[in-house]
Amino acid sequence: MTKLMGVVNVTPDSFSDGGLYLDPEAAIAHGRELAGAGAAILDVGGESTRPGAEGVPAEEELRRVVPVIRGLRDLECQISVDTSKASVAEAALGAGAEIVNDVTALRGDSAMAALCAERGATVVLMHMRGDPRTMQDDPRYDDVVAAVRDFLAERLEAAVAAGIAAERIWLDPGIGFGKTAAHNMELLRRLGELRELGRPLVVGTSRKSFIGRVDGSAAGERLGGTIASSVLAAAEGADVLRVHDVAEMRQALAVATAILG
Ligand code: HH2
Repeated sequence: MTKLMGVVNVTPDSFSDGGLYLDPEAAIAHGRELAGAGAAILDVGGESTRPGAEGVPAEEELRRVVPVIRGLRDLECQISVDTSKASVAEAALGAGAEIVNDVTALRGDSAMAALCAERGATVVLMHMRGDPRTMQDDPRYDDVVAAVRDFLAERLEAAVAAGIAAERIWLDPGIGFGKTAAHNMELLRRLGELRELGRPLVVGTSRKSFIGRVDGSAAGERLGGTIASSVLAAAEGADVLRVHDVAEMRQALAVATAILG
């Protein structure tokens, strides 16, 4: 059964919902709404990774995410923290998070792997070419699926070598991170090839710009494209779909599952 990971962005500048939930009470209320709508996981983030984004100091990121995680910890959902900083992950795990969603796949902070190993956290390792400041500068691949598969295999091996149990590792092709619209669509079409890695796959297409490249829609108008791409990803074997619109996505998945059996 495909799980939904609801996005809780506690940021002023996320590409589709920046500033809406910067106040902790608003973020907690939003997280509770997503849980009620069927999210199995809530992904709480305090730093935007949109193309061109500058980093946020650890103290500010901590100040944003920790109160929100505390305010959601009584829910049935698992909580993940979307961070690449070990100090933020440590505080988040202390506040009730169980999953570290690191878009740098443990390359951003040398203390991250040991922390996740010691704390027994589940870890999401995502593919990204370059970093958010530069990743969309003319990305090129011979074969994007092979490049992503090889990268994820290497990061999986590095994480296991650092002491993180393989059963606690999830993998993500990083839709939109250092890829053209054509690369993103090829990854989604051939997602099944990443199943060879033997770990659960997380896929995040929600409101991303490749959808706008298809029909010219703005970030707030991409629900249909989010649903189409996420349902196809689930049919290709995605285990976790990271989405902003949980209620609509849950209905789409339920109908797709009822039809396909
Ligand atoms: N996408 C975003 C952020 N974190 N994590 C994983 N594992 N996979 C993704 O595809 C992914 C992610 C970008 O989306 P969003 O959080 O809405 O925007 P921003 O980074 O601007 O806050």
